[in-house]
Amino acid sequence: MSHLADTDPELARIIESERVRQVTGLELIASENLVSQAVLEAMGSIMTNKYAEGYPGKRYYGGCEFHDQAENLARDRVKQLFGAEHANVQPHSGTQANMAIYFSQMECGKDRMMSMSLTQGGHLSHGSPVSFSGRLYEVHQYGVDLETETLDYGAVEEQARKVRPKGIVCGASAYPREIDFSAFQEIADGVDAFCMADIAHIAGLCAAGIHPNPTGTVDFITSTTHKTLRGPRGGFILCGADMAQQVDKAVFPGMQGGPLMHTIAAKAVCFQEALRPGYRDYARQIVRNAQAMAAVLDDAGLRLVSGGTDNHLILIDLSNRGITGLEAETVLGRAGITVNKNTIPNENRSPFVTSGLRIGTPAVTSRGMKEGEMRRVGAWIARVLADITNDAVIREVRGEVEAMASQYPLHPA
Ligand code: DSN
Repeated sequence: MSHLADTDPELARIIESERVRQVTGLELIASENLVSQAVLEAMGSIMTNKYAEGYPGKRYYGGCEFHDQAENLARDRVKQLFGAEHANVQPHSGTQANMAIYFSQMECGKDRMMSMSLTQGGHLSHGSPVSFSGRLYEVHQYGVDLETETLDYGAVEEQARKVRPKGIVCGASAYPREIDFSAFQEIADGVDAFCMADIAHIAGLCAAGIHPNPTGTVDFITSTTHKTLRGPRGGFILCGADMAQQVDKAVFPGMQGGPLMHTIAAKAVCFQEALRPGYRDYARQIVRNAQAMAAVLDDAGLRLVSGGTDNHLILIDLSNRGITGLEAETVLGRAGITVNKNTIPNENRSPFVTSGLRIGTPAVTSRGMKEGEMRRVGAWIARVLADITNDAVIREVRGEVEAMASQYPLHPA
């Protein structure tokens, strides 16, 4: 970073402060991760210098021969990783990957879709009224069964028969349990709808076979690359060869211009890393770590939504503790533990306050932490939340967090 320090010391200082924050703290935001040095190098490379509108072999600019090679590498690797027939690695984000499927399959202002409600675990881009998706389509949302706090496939099917949607979206950003993709596709088939699985959160687990992989089961898969998959921030789409042209046209020229080729190069690196045998151990450890921490939180009397976790995240219902998600997020932040407030099923507070807290283990697992460390982290969280006004405890936990975190590298090997 020596050039940056010379030319823009102000920004260099900001980045250095962020580096120290990441090294000395514990990143437990379920949608975040830490990339390898190799991913960072590709991301920060001269691949950013080029326009490459179009696709490999069919660009609108000259000089794209190496960009074709990089994009083909990314496409081939992600197809191999998930066993897919076709991949588009150009979406700038998961939301844009979702948008491409909607635009390729549904008519704006006319078609109906079904998806999981945001407050019960879904995502903004799945039809929230404040997102383009909720403004352009007639959206009908399903949630979880309020007793079990898990998906009720019978209820989704019944709703689909009534709504007769053009498309059914499954996948979530705050759902700690396994998702039955075959059940969703069957429900969609029954009403002649397409089924799209947004696997952004669990992509790394699906790639490693720790969570069922929806490839070959659902019509379309969308994802980000930067969550459990541990790559640069970005999106991608997988589908059958028969849908390739429609999907590619929807991404470019339909909704994006020039692809971010430095990001696509970094996606290629991420996919190669996920294809290595050690990645499966990493993905398995993410889940073991979440389950180890969940057990400690549960023992400490914190109520876990759905009773536990099958994946990388834990959702805590704080409503019986008399504190909000916002208060918990703030106090844990002071203790060096970064988490996010989150709505829970049966939520009665605003999304800026919430009654829940979402905790995830992908980033700390990337640093090499295992069940023993997770039990310590769970105990620290429980201790801070037991009395959020106790400054002495917050200071003490912060010291212990910093001492432990500083022993683990920021970049996965
Ligand atoms: N905002 C992301 C999350 O935190 O789950 C999803 O896009």
